[in-house]
Amino acid sequence: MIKQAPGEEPKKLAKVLIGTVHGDLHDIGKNIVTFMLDINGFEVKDIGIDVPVKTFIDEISRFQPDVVGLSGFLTLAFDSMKETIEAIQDAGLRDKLKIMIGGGQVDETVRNYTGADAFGTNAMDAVSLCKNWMGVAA
Ligand code: B12
Repeated sequence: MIKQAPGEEPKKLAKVLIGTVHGDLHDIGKNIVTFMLDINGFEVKDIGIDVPVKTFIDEISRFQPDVVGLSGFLTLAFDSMKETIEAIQDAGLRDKLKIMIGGGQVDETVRNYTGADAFGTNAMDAVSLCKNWMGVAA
């Protein structure tokens, strides 16, 4: 139970950066994930759709998230996810955060291909993953 003084903002569980990877404009699922994380106590920064790899790297460096969420509904988004995760690794940021992917037809094969830590098929999966990683009871 998080203790909170009257009038004080509740303490956030962790920071999550989320965006739809480059080449993909779908954002309805991502927006639901963002909303569900927000109302479950996470500080979420949504960086939008068709997000270039470099923007993810710049935003991670600035925002210092505990978790990065990559969304994408097109099959070609799998390559963008892989490229984004490789760039996070090359920038030396990979060990500092967890990466989850979701949207469309993601499964364990896609998770393995992209190098993400986990995948989720709905917004509550995203919340459960983040809570587990932060050691918070789901
Ligand atoms: C709505 C829609 C659109 C809208 C998008 C509007 C918007 N603002 O997002 C519009 C009309 C713009 C569109 C465009 C296109 N679309 Co479209 N679209 C869809 C559609 C009908 C629904 C997708 C959706 O939003 N569902 C609603 C959400 C709520 O569903 P959901 O999956 O349950 O969401 C959950 C999970 O995905 C998960 N999740 C999502 N993100 C994340 C992230 C993380 C980290 C986690 C853990 C979980 C998670 O949580 C969500 C909430 O519970 C699908 C078909 C379908 N039935 O899925 C096609 C579909 C995705 N589109 C498709 C295509 C081909 C296109 C276009 C290329 C069409 C065209 N020729 O122009 C363009 C793509 C443009 C681009 N570059 O992105 C194909 C993709 C095929 C493929 N395998 O690549 C699909 C599958 C349709 C089809 N059967 O052909 N599309």
